[in-house]
Amino acid sequence: MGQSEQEPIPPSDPGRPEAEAELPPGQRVQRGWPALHYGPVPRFNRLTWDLQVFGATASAEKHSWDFAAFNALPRTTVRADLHCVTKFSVLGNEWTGVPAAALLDLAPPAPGVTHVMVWAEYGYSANLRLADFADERTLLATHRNGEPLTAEHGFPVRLVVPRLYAWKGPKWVRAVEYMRADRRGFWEERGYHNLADPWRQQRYSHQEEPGDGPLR
Ligand SMILES: Nc1nc2c(c(=O)[nH]1)N[C@H]1C(S)=C(S)[C@@H](COP(=O)(O)O)O[C@H]1N2
Ligand SMILES: [Mo]
Repeated sequence: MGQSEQEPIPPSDPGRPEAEAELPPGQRVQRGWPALHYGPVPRFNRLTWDLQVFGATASAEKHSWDFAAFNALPRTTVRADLHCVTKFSVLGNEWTGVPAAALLDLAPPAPGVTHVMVWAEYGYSANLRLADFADERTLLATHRNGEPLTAEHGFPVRLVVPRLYAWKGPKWVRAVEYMRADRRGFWEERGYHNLADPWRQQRYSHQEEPGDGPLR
């Protein structure tokens, strides 16, 4: 848990701190860890569960890992705050899981891939720029603070994208789609900002500037 056990923190872009010493504008600290999602909590079945990478892969083939294979992938731990667009932030989480960058190594995208869609159970989805997915702190998290995720928090795996609002991190992830063009995910189609940078308060799609997203 101690900062002393962490890797040295690399220099940050201005306005996008790596170590979130302060809250993004408009956020307040939330104690505990509320669960928030649209729809029901899916039931996990280890016999049928898999994680797929499909779309514009370099091999043009779909990749998939069953539960045992997924659990054998390389793992890391990242400390990151969770910022919900409804303005609460859960600070200081230690997420453990498979770096998204490791998935990109194992299932390389074809040339020309610019975005990914991360798909969860029941069709929830979030679109990300490839660079945000490939960020060294983006994680397919299976644990928080050393404990496996509970069902309501995304067991067996959720995406954590430390730099973005939490809706960009689907719980109950089942697939990653490589895309050669941007396309809106679940909340991005329902009035939320395509890019979702909390440090810029990119909350709603009406704030988007030309080039921030695909045409609606
Ligand atoms: N599958 C799925 N993932 C989701 C959501 C959802 O509705 N469905 N909501 C998102 C939102 S808006 C937030 S704030 C976080 C909440 O995560 P938590 O319930 O673990 O606090 O999950 C994100 N991931
Ligand atoms: Mo949220």
